[in-house]
Amino acid sequence: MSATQPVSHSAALFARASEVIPGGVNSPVRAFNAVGGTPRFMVSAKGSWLTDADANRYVDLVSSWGPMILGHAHPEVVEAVREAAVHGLSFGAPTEAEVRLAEAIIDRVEPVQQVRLVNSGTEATMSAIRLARGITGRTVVVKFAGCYHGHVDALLAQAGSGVATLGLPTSPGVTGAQAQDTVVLPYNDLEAVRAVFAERGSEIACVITEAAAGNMGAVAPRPGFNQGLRDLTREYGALLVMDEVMTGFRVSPAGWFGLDGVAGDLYTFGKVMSGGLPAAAFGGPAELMAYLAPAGPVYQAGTLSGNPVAVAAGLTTLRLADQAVYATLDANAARLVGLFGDALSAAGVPHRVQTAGNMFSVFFTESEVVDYDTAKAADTWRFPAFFHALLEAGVYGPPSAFEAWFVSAALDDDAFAVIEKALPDAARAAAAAVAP
Ligand code: KE4
Repeated sequence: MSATQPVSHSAALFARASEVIPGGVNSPVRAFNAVGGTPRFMVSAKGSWLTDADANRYVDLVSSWGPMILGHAHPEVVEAVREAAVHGLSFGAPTEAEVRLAEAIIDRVEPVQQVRLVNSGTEATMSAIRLARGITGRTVVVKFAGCYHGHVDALLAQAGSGVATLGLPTSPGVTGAQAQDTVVLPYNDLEAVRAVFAERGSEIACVITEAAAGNMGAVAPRPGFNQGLRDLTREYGALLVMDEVMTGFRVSPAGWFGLDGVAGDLYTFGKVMSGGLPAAAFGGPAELMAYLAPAGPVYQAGTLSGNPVAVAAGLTTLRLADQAVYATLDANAARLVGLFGDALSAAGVPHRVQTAGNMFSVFFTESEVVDYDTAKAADTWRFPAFFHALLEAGVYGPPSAFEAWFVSAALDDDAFAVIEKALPDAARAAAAAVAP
């Protein structure tokens, strides 16, 4: 990797994209706004390697934000997609493959007896909340600051002035009415949850939480936090929505549920179960899912839901994700956590490399990060220098301090050699960064 990468093609593509796509990207984080510089336009990927439009190669530690646990362009996944595609891209009618994907999910996640396939994690969480409100007849939704569940209007909310007060929109276009039934609490703060239930328990339809948080950086639930949510929701007749879009089928064969055994009422899934194509799902006990149209009154629909090509990618990914793959994911993550920590310690920069299963993040602080406030209190201004030093050395990390890093089972010796070579300079760049 050269000291300074050529980026002229990415730069030209970014300029061209910015004329026809807002911000030049189809999802904001890709624009590099949090770290600056030129977003890399990718042209291909194979295994743990990405290649950009300027022929720069990178070890991929984003894995398309989670889906690519087997690595990119796995031959069996590609073949399954090809085989599905030649038999038709979309029928608008049920297929056996959708049934098999539903069965594969249900076989892995014990509390889930039925699933509905959708096209994105946002659709999954939006639908799960509607279902929770439809089942309970209640309106209030409790979420946690720093947890992201997709761009659902009701969840683009921030805490109001008081703990139990109505949420306020975080985005123009989200009306007060859409956010007002959302209570936003500090993550990992069971007392705050207890207080809200004591005050408004009869109004709360559900609590939605990332089973383990990855969208403020990797922040695991404190011991007892998820169980506490389980106990409080059950006590007050609210539903617990475990958002496993990110953790599902990544941190274990049964996601975070496979690690802590705390059963939610409803689950949302995405990413890994799609094999990188647009597929996601929400599910739960049959008695709850029976409220969903056409079985029940809660409406939900989708032209491309259960798309046969996306389903083929998901089914094959789940089939190939055996115990050896999960052991490799865990081992690769543990190895990277050690390498990152050693390099940052050697550079003398205050840091914590925190994990949530085999997801991890670098926080430039020595204080434990337990929620969004403590994540924001870290020296996030060090992150861009760290990110770009790695990028220039051929390591592609998430372009934001508030994201998780995602390993794949395809990380090979060459990949680790590039990472090990890149880390000392990146750590020194973080150490040399100057606060704004
Ligand atoms: P999508 O609508 O982006 O498929 O999924 C939304 C979603 C729901 N729940 C959780 C826990 C998620 O992490 C996500 C999406 N994750 C982000 C990564 N921070 C996707 C990357 C992006 O927005 O481009």
